[in-house]
Amino acid sequence: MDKNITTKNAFVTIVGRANAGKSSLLNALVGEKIAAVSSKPQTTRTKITGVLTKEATQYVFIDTPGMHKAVNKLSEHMLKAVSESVADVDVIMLVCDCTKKVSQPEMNLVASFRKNDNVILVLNKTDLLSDKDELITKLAEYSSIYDFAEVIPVSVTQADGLDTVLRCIEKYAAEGPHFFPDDKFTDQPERVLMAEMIREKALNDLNDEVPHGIAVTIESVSERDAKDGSPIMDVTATIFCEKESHKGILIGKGGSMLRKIGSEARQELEEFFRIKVNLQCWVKVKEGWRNREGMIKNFGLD
Ligand SMILES: Nc1nc2c(ncn2[C@@H]2O[C@H](COP(=O)(O)OP(=O)(O)OP(=O)(O)O)[C@@H](O)[C@H]2O)c(=O)[nH]1
Ligand SMILES: [Mg+2]
Repeated sequence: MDKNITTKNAFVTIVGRANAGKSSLLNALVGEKIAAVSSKPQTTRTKITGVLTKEATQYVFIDTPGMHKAVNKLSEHMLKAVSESVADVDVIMLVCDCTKKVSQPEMNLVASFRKNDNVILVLNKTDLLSDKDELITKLAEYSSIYDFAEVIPVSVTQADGLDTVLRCIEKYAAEGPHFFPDDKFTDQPERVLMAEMIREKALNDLNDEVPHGIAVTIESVSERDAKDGSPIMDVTATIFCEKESHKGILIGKGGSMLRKIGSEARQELEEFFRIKVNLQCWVKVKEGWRNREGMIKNFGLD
């Protein structure tokens, strides 16, 4: 970066109800797959920082867990992460699913905002609307619960409207140094990224109540040369679940489910880290860990 150019930064928090597409938006804006995405609500469990540096401006996005009704200690931690994230940022982006009605968690959320000159409403999933007039109805519904500074319709999966989002945030950027190196796109440690890739595959492959009780830890990571001299990364992971019966579902018939999750995760690890990967996954039971502070802390979710 030319020393004579004034640098700017914008801190943006991404909030909204569960499953609205917040993490998808983060990944799309940053241009890297940092946050796990799934069709199941409550995919994101902690704050995740994504960084985009475009010329003089550095955007720092904070993805947060979706708003929902707290059902256990883990939920309480997740909701606390959201309320902390809206303090002291330049922009709050409220991401909504424009096919859904305004919900109570969203109303609680907007009621917690302290000022209203920096809250942008992002109406996501416009690709699902058959009649674009529905957008106007949605806009009216949301405008009645809050005085948004801007409203931007987008479709993250169609990459539609993302430039408008960035242009809009740019207006809120303040002069100041870049807080991250210009080539860095997240503050997530590599092991956390790895664990999240595995958890995402499990979320997508499993049904019912099993996925939400899953946590993944990375036990070891090491690099060596394969027989042909090419580098290979050995990764050992443990997938925790809450019940013995869940363990059976996770492993699947003759190990089929665990193999599927492992093979999908390995492919993503290889693409992301651009190295051949040998992934070993183990399954363990930790009864009711989502209500145990010690375990929540252990998994880095406090
Ligand atoms: N059709 C459509 N689906 C989308 C769009 N954006 C996201 N999705 C889907 O919506 C689902 C939820 O996406 P996420 O990004 O995980 O949502 P989230 O808001 O981070 O969810 P939580 O972390 O659970 O709060 C996934 O299946 C996405 O593929 C969109 O623009 N159009
Ligand atoms: Mg998410």
